[in-house]
Amino acid sequence: MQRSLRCLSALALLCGATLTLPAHASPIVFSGSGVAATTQFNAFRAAVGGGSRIAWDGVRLDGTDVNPATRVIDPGKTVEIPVDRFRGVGAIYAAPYAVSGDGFSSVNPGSAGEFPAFSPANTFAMFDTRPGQFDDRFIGQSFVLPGTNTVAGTRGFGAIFADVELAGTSAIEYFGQTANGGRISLGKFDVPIGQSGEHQFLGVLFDQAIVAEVLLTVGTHALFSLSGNTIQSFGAEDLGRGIDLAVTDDFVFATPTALRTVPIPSTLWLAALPALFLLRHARRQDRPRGDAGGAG
Ligand SMILES: [Ca+2]
Ligand SMILES: [Ca+2]
Repeated sequence: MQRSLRCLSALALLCGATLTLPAHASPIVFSGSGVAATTQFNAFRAAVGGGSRIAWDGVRLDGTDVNPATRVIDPGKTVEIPVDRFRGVGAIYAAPYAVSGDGFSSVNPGSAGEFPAFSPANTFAMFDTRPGQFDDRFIGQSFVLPGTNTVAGTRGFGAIFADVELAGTSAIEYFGQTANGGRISLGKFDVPIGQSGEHQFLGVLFDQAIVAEVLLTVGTHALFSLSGNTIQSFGAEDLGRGIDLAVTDDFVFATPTALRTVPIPSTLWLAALPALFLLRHARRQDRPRGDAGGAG
């Protein structure tokens, strides 16, 4: 009996925990293409109190960048920045990515003129490090307290994209951290589509600084591969065959602060309940008959 009571107590505690998990308000999505990209970008910036903005335009393309680890890919046109190039505003990248002043036309002539800068003249994109491969279309960014190595969180992050034309090809996924250090998705949001050459904006604002990391999916392919010093170009996009190339420009995010952890979703607890009931039932079946009404 005592064991059964302990089981019931544990379940009651679990149910109690489920009911008392703090509820997070639904995130607010800012999204638009063309003229609406600008209005939504401005509205998001206002919502995060200005926050941090990375426009890429201060990155020098001629080998004189403020960060000596910035590597020239094509002199005066495209460079590779190190992951900590923007540590000063609290951004750390998952890998070195590329900043271009010519819309990436010198590294991928097939898309020349397709990616106008939102803020002149530099734009930002990933590349594949395997020669002749173009599958890496992801940009990861995590957050630190500005200018430090201390892990931090942001309340909201948004980015300008250029030339997203096919639905479902570009997105931003937001990740938080549970109390035990686990990574947990806070939702994946599609970038809106627009006409050729238009800009898009997608930003998502949460009620607390729970975003530890964002993962941007930018188009269907990388624009180029860079292995050692060898550049290979992807070529032109082909919307009819589902190939949509895109780049990014301004990133904007609430100034990173202490990271707030995310509770394990109540749905996970509820999903675990049937298993716990079965476990309790199995224990009762295992127990000798004479024990059923005894003192334990
Ligand atoms: Ca720019
Ligand atoms: Ca495109």
